[in-house]
Amino acid sequence: MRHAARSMLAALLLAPALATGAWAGSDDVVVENAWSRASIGTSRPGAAYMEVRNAGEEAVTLTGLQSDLAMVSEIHRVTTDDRGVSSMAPAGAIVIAPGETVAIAPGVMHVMLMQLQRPMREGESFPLTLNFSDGGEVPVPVPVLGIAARGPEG
Ligand SMILES: [Cu+2]
Repeated sequence: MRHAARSMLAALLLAPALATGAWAGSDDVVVENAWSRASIGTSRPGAAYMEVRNAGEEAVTLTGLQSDLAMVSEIHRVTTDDRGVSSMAPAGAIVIAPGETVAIAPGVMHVMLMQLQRPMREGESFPLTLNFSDGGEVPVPVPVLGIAARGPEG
């Protein structure tokens, strides 16, 4: 698996890709359209979204993530029952097949940022690191959009 060793280097080399909304953290895993919403203070958890694409030829397993913005960061899956009541639970390990994209998108999944260490302010961005089962780490800068944003275009 090539992405572990090269992820930090790729992150540095590809920093200008931020402007286009694309972020290639490694040869194998590409994170695109990362975004989050501004928070009201730090008393409630924040949420972030992104698309994680496996551009490699072997399956990869996303096992978790972390950020210095939050004490605990988890990927949650959202389910809606027969009565239209939605609830969320940790998504667990997510296997991404070669060529497949996992959308961490509103109504489906979110990155839940619990115990925020500082407010999420519109116009700023914060670093998030995705962890994979082979030990690889993919750093992702996440832009903070407005408090009512619904997607990466705002
Ligand atoms: Cu959640």
